[in-house]
Formats: sequence, structure tokens, C-alpha cells
Amino acid sequence: MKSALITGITGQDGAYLAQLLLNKGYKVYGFIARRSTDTQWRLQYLGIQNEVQLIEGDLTDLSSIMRAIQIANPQEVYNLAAQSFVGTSWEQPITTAQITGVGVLNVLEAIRLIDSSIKFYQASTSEMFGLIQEPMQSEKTPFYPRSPYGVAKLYGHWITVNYRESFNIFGCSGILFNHESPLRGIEFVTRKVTDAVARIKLGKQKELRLGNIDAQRDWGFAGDYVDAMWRMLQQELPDDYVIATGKTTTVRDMCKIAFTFVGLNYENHVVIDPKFYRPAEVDILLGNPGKAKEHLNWEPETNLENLIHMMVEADLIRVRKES
Ligand code: NDP
Ligand code: GDR
Repeated sequence: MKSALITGITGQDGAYLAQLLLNKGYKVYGFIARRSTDTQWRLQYLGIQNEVQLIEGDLTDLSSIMRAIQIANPQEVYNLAAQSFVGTSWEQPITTAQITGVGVLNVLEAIRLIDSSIKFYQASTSEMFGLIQEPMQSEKTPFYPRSPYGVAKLYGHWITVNYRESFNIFGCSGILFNHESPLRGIEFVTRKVTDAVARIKLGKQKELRLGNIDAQRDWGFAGDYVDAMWRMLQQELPDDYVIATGKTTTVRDMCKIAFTFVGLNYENHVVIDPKFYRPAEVDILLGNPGKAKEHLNWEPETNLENLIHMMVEADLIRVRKES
């Protein structure tokens, strides 16, 4: 039986990846940060909280990562843990650098010191492209991050490439574009919208305050994207891959899809609030998943409309339950 260690197992992607690996027969270990409140709601939502072995630790604490690797003795490590909210990265730039940037080095060092044959996946991001100069971003597009988060992720990306080249570690970097689901954190714009749509529809909220709704994103479904992570580690050679849908949509049009689904007009409810504008914005992202299709035989299965409908439906159920 193969075993895998997932950092960030309590996050959106961690939960879906754990489910995917369990279905493939893996023994799944999760590296979990100590918090004062329970963070396992996503694992519970998927019904897998008793199927995974959780090991406490923190990405900024090398010894705890080493301990986790010694306990799990994994063939594969998926590093999904991060301070992942772009907005917060301006408020906590140093914490973001320590977790999202140097945290990657901690995991790589633990692998190098304990067992350099362990395969490593790094959760890189389209935010590294930032102020892009190419209409469609691929593995060859130059990087120009626009937030402390993007800068920290760029460090994580390059240190993964460097450990591959320096120490022959099987390290893959998945450059994933935005991916969402009913398990998405409420602070991210899609979930903020679908939760608000459910509340407005059920008479619990009147307006939805948003920032830059002209920003464009290439949005896919998290359930599809974790499969690409796994595929990368099954290749003969380690490499980096863009994972995206190849379509981009404005936040405005994503809102339209969500409100229209429940028979509402977004213009009657969305209020622009400068509080949600960012000091530096990534105006447009559009990924080219051609390499992933060719080498990993990976393609997204869920389009944006179906994804947003799935999220609104889940939020309607959730909000109804609250009352
Ligand atoms: P989430 O924010 O949902 O999950 C982040 C996870 O990291 C949580 O489990 C969190 O734990 C954990 N974590 C945070 N800080 C620490 C720490 N110091 N030590 C240990 N664990 C920690 O992110 P997603 O699931 O959406 O994303 C997964 C990864 O992919 C992240 O690295 C993200 O930056 C990256 N990414 C995401 C994309 C997306 O669109 N979703 C696109 C591209 C990259 P807790 O629950 O306790 O807070
Ligand atoms: P992003 O996702 O920054 O792309 O990072 P987010 O959903 O936060 O923002 C997407 C775009 O929507 C605009 N926007 C708002 N965003 C939020 N959160 N709240 C608002 O009210 C709002 N109004 C407009 C933003 O300005 C932005 O342009 C996500 C994270 O998952 C990262 O970890 C990951 O690396 C990238 O996706 C790819």
C-alpha cells in the first residue's frame, strides 16, 4: 500500500486530494496545524475524517515536518499548506513569506535529510504570472507577481525547481489557476458570491459588497484539479505543469451566473466597496493547459456554469440548515 502525506489537508484542495488518494487505495496522512477551534469540517463534509491519520505540526517548524515524514514514511508528499489568501498577504507579508515561501524549503529539506527518494508536489499558482505580458500563460511565460503572496509562491516554485536540479529530488510544481468548489473558503470571491446569493434568495441578506468586479480569472473545479496533482507524481520524470481551463471570465459575469441561477439580477444586489480593492491587482489570468493534456492526459471536466450552480446549490442547503 502506498502512503502519502498531505500538508494543508484541512483546506479545500487537501480534503479533495485526500479523498482521491483514499479511493486509489493510499494510506493518507495529514499534516495539521494546531488551532483553537476545529478545522476538520471539510474532511467531515466528504465523510473521510476517520479515514485519514492526522499528525500535528506547522510548516514553519522544520522539526515537526521531519517528525511527520518519519511517522508517515510516505512515497509522496503533497505540499498544499499555505497562507493562501492574496488579500491577507499585504496585511501579514512576513507570515506569508515564512509559511508560503520558506515553508516549502522546510518540506524539501526534511525530504532531503530523511529520504530523498520521496516524490514531492508543490502547490504553485497562476498568481506568479501577475502582471503578465502574454495573452495566454503557459509553463514558458515569465513571472511577475503582484502580491506578497505571489512573491512567496515564486520562491516556493523556484526552490522546488532548484532542489530537483541540485539534489535530484522528484519535485513537481503544479502552476494551478483558480479552482473552486463548495469547500472553497468563504473569503474567496466565488464562494463569497454563492454564499451571498443563497442568503439573499432566502431573505437573510440584502446586498453583496465586492471590490474589482472587472478582474478576470480562469476558474475550474477543485475536484478536477487534485487529479492533475496526483498525475504529475506518477510520471517517469518530474516537471512543472500549468493546470487551467483555457477560458477566462470577469467577476461580474461569474456573479451574473450565480444570481441568474436563482432568478435574481446581480445589479440589484452587488455594491462596489473600495475596501475590497487590492493595492496591486492581477487584472486577467488565462491558462494554457496544453502540456498537461499532452503529458498527463488531463483535462478539466467541469465548466464554470456547472461549478457555480453546484456551489449555489450547496450554499442554499447550508444556509437553510443554519435556520
Ligand atoms: P486553503 O486556504 O483552503 O488551505 C490552506 C491549508 O494550509 C489549510 O489546511 C491550512 O490549515 C493550512 N495551513 C496554513 N498555514 C499553515 C501552517 N503554518 N502550517 C501548516 N498548515 C498550514 O487553500 P486551498 O486548498 O485553496 O489551496 C491549496 C494550496 O494551493 C495552497 O498552497 C494555495 O496557495 C495553492 N493554490 C490554490 C489555488 C486555488 O485556486 N485554490 C490555485 C493555486 C494555488 P487551517 O485549516 O488550519 O488554516
Ligand atoms: P485570487 O482569488 O486572489 O485570484 O487567489 P480571489 O477569489 O480572492 O480573488 C479573485 C479576484 O476577484 C476580485 N474580487 C474579490 N476578491 C475577493 N476575495 N473578495 C471580494 O470581495 C472581491 N471583489 C473582487 C479580486 O480582486 C481578484 O481579482 C486565489 C487563491 O486561491 C490563491 O491562493 C491562488 O493562488 C489563486 O487563486 C490562483
